[in-house]
Amino acid sequence: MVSGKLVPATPDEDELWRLAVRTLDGNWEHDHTAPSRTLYPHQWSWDSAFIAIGWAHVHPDRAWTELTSLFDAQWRDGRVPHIVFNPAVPVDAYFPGPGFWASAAVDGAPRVATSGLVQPPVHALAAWHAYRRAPSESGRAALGRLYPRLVAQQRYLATHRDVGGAGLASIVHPWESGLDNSPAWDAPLAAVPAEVAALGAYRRRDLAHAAAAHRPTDLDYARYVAIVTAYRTAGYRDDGLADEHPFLVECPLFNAAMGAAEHALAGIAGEIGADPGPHTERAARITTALVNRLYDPTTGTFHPRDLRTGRLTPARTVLGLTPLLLPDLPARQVEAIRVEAVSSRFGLATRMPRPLPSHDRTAADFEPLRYWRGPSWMNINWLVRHGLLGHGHTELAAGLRASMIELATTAGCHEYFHPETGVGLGSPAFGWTAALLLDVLATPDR
Ligand code: 2M8
Repeated sequence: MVSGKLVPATPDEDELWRLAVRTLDGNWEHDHTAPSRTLYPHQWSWDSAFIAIGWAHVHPDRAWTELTSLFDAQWRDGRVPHIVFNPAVPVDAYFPGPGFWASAAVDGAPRVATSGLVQPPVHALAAWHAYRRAPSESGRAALGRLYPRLVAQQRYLATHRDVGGAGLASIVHPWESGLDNSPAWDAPLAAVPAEVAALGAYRRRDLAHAAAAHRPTDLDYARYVAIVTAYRTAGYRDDGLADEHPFLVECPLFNAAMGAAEHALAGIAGEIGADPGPHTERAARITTALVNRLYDPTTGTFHPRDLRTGRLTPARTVLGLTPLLLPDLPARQVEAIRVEAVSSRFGLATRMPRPLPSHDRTAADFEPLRYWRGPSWMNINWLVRHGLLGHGHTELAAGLRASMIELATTAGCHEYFHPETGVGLGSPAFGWTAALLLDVLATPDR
């Protein structure tokens, strides 16, 4: 199954490669890959995108099946749900399960049960990467079928979700950021009335598989539930968001992904005989809006903007580095991100002991064990590496790559990692860690 030309060179890397393939194989579920058999037994949106990039190296047909099954669950309005529930998995295996979301009651939702939220739109980027890793006639045909769905996903975000009216998409829940428990959300989340009384009304399933000290608190969960309840009560409609919704934020990563998606769509359009022009124009508008709205010249980094207060949120998290994904980011911001990344907050270097943490190492609320509040994650490091390569910072990208490989060599394919000791945390056999490891192993430094 393993494709010959991309098998890595050294015995250690060869072993790592085989571990990653075994991990993906173990989580493969007929038309998608579960992020984790224990913690996350269904299909997750941005996980599938990252996972498709890994499959492209060893089993390209699975890359296309993965993305296609996800987009088969796209809603009529264009949103791609953040969870697609596997009907074969018991309904109480994950909270909040299909009954909580109640998507079946919504006009325009697919037949399969899904959540009503979205996640960062990294799918066009993933599809374009997957295709270029393994170009083929069948891959081009799959790209051609995905293209209108990817365009509809972008249209949904650029219209329904441009609540601020400035050309950026808003997220309506921390879960939409993908960095669910990041300190970036502390300020906007604190303003959400927590339904503490509702705490006893549901049972968290995550604590059956992970230590409580590594996961969000019960109070965070009460607020997560309260925000979903508000959105669900509104029928997951976006027209009332500005007036009533309790959490409304413009996130740098989410919008950088949306801009990078337009660049990827321009590439895809060129490949399948469509017009790349509109995508390049939209990409330029997103980059300008991102710089105008989310870059803070005082801190020299990007921050989320809370639309409820109109203010940038203060935490300096790894989200601030992710606009590097945009090939047309102006030189001033590229340099500011480089400075932020090489500072002691994040420790990027040509030789670095560990990959980037998810939060500023020097911050008082840095928590090396709690998810998204300090630990290192393979997907974020992959995105930043991609950005560094795109902006010609090849030596820093090489340092990052080496640290990612070393981490997995020691700790395997965990969900996340202690940012100082490198110990594996969360789920031990995690999909995107395995997939992106394959991609990093297969793409040596240039
Ligand atoms: C985590 O999020 C889910 C909710 O969507 C959870 O905590 O239950 C996040 O790390 C998210 O980014 C990821 O997509 C998901 C599945 O891996 O897990």
